[in-house]
Amino acid sequence: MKITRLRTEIVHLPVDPPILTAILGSIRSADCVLTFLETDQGLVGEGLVFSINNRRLGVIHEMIRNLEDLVVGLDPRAGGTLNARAWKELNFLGYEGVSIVGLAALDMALWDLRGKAAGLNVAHLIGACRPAVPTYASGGLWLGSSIDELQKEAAAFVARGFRAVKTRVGPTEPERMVARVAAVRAAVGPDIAIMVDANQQMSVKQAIRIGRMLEELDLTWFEEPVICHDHEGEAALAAALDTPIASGETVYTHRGVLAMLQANAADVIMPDLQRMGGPSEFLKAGHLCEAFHIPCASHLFPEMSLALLAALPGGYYLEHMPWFEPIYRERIELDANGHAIVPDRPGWGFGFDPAAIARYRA
Ligand code: SMN
Ligand code: MG
Repeated sequence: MKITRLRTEIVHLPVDPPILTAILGSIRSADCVLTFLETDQGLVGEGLVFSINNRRLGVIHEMIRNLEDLVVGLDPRAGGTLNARAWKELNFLGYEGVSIVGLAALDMALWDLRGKAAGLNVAHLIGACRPAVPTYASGGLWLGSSIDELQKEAAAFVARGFRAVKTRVGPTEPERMVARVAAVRAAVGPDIAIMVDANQQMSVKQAIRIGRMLEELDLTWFEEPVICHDHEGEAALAAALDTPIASGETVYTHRGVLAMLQANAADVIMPDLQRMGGPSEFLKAGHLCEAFHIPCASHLFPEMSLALLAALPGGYYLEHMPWFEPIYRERIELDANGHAIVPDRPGWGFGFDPAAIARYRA
């Protein structure tokens, strides 16, 4: 089998109503480049990368298109050669940012293709460790919600079957932040896991102070309290608090994760499939986490990260973010424990819906 062509589509998915975040301000859309690797046997592999509010999506698209020669003519069974070649080709541009996002889009589609060629879900192709993965509802409990809305949204997630929810805290008085998280705890009771994401907006001192105030709320993790490149600060925070510190969504490739692990920067690492450079690097990062006895969660891209977390011995929580749902034919399903079920369908097990592409196309 040979890859004959790279096809791309740009789609604009509305985030409606817009949400308010501490780091990116208002989020109105998730704009995606969809990648399709076509083969001479009719099988097609699919991948997806994105930017928020359509920022610099054209640059990402051009980067992906520019890497076409790395995959055309490739036998998907020799998919590892993509990364081997990419490390040489991308050396000049560097191993962070748009070059890695471009690689991610191709590597995602390549893994989908390999699963489809084998007739196996990617989790089973690698070797699954579990049939379902713990997951948390992440598409809600934003900064713009009132306390009353926070409580209603949290209760609605639990009613849908989620056993874990994530809320955000943003720049405001510590007492107000803690009161908002306490309201979520009051709404869901003691048995639901709660994560809190600060999106890098605190100093180390502030984060230690607020982290101490949050301890009694029994959080599953306190995410990205400080700026993403301050691994020393993250390590000081992780050492000072009992609540686990989660971080890692903003670093690139397994090398970014390795630097965090070596710095003891987090108790939970949550690689982002796009910033890792695709599944090959995500898995490498996950294995490094296991070597350091650190659980590996995921950031965004639930339709693909599900298979990868299922296949990592140290796989932890899947972030369930619904932003990309409108473009997929299938939806993630939860079991009775609120875990995301690994589908038996080949490849990612989640494929793009042509009618949805037509609806959301640029
Ligand atoms: C997040 C991700 C993407 C946009 C805004 C906020 C957040 C998360 O950090 O972890 O979901
Ligand atoms: Mg986050």
